[in-house]
Amino acid sequence: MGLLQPGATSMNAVTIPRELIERLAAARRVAVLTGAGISAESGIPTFRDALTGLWANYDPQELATPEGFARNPRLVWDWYAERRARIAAVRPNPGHLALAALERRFEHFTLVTQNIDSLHQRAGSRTVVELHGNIARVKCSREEIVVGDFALDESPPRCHCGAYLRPDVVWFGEMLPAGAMAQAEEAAEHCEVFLSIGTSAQVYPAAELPLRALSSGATVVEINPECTALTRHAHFALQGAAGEVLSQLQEKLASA
Ligand code: BJW
Repeated sequence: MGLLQPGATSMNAVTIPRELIERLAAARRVAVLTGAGISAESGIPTFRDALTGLWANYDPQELATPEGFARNPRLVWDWYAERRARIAAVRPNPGHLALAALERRFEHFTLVTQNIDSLHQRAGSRTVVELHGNIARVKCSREEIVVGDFALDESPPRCHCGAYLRPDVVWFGEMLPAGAMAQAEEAAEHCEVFLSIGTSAQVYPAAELPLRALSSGATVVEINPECTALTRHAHFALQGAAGEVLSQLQEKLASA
């Protein structure tokens, strides 16, 4: 696309094109899709980062499946327990905070996330569409009902029905929550500007959202230090860390 901004060579030198600021300043409807990269600056490893320590020999793409859980429920439960503890110990970063501030600026602003870490909510974002669930919730692996109280006497703990409890997240091969997906599609199809932030754009159906926005005539912006499958389609590819780029973008927009 003619407007492609090839990006800077260093993470500190991203220039935000004036034309992008002008388009954002004029927009009434903005949609945002975030992925693991937005939480990286808070200290949460991205999904495709190599696992370390106890988990170094495992592939997250195998742990995050119903088959992985059936094969080794304790391993998968313990992996999520460790991630839950890590999430509780970190704080939202400037990228999360800038998105919370941007929400207040636009008439229609939909923040869709693939993340399960609640960092957007903790940063003050009021409406967050969670496509892949939330690690803080636990549900019965048989009845699919969210469970509030359970005894942690086993790993994984069991539901009153006898089945294992599991995190209320969406694993590979599972359907996304229909309501959340419908809200995300509606926002992608009706926005004027779509921001894809910190996602490798490899996992469907979330990866379809920026393409839907593009087909509907929106300006599509990617914020990611690396190239992804989306980069060549984006009108603007801002190749830097989300915290830095979003803070700059928010500042420029405030004075536009
Ligand atoms: C920074 C940064 C910084 C670093 N600043 N950026 C159509 C075509 C092909 C395949 C499929 C298809 N439809 C369905 C499929 C199958 C499958 C799929 O997509 N597979 C692909 C691998 C090809 N999808 C599904 O199974 C989905 N279900 C579904 O479609 O149901 C219907 C159906 C079922 C069966 C068959 C057909 C249809 C469900 C997907 C669920 C994904 N779940 C996970 C786990 C959630 C729980 C958990 O966290 O444990 O979600 S997998 C994992 O990937 C997680 C993430 O949300 C998701 C996306 O990852 P994300 O966020 O993009 O992270 P990374 O790590 O990949 O990338 C990080 C990026 O950040 C990188 O680009 C960095 O450069 C960047 N970054 N630092 C900005 N500071």
